[in-house]
Amino acid sequence: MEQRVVREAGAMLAQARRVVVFTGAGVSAESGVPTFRDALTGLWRSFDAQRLATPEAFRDDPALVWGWYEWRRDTVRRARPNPGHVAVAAIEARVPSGVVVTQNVDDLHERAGSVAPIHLHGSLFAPRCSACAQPAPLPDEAAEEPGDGRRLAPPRCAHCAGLVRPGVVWFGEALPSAALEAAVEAASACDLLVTVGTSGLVYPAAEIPQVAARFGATVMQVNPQETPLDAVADVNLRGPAAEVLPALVQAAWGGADPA
Ligand code: BJW
Ligand code: ZN
Repeated sequence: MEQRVVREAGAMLAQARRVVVFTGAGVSAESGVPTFRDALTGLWRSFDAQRLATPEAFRDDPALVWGWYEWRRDTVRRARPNPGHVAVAAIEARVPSGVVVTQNVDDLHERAGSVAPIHLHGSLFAPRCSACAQPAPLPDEAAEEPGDGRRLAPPRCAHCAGLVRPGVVWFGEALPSAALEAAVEAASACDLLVTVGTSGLVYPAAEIPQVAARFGATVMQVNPQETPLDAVADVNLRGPAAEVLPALVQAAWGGADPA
């Protein structure tokens, strides 16, 4: 990555008043959380994430899907925020108005210090009943490692005995309307949107950078790969988030602590 490009991007960031940071799985990759479209690891490699993240998969084999999510929750619990998450929180703290919108179901932005990031696709830490939608308690620390493609029967709801499901948004399900509305509002009012580590393939989330562009904001993209969002990005910073974002923060504000 050229130093000049980072310097110019840093200057844009330092001048922006309203900033949205829009993140996807790539921001957590360097924390050891596999991206959604990476091959699954271990015995899970024979499963297809796009198929498991559906209401049909849960209906057909709830223990398979619940076991997969328990494994992922365990992976996230062991992971730590990386310098990319920390830089996102620093941007939020430095700019006059900063909003983090994430597609991720992990809690690494919160643990890095971001205040109330908007979760478009729910959370691994908010299970609910699949029948009556009541929130359900998180199961105790996994007594047994749920990796290796192991089935694990989901708990039953305390109110109606329905099956507890992960509090995430599966394909074909509506996004939480308050989160989506807040994200669209922030994107339409910002002057800079930084999109980080997302393939830009999954809708309606992928519209968020497009909304910002349509309303006249500058769009900056951080991703080692090309994506469909290249089409709306004014600036492309090609590289891993844990390297590029700290360099961007440094270029914008130097090493100083937020006032
Ligand atoms: C790095 C890096 C590093 C690597 N640093 N970067 C319009 C057109 C076509 C289809 C549709 C459409 N509108 C809706 C649809 C259907 C569907 C959809 O989008 N399908 C497409 C796949 C074609 N959308 C839906 O079904 C949505 N619902 C819906 O539309 O409902 C309609 C409705 C309305 C009213 C009533 C009822 C229904 C729901 C979508 C839900 C998505 N859910 C998931 C799973 C969440 C739970 C879980 O995690 O298990 O969300 S799918 C998955 O994809 C997950 C992610 O949040 C999401 C986005 O993925 P992301 O974050 O971009 O990750 P990757 O892996 O794709 O990319 C990683 C990127 O990081 C890559 O670019 C790497 O290069 C990069 N990277 N290392 C920086 N170190
Ligand atoms: Zn219930």
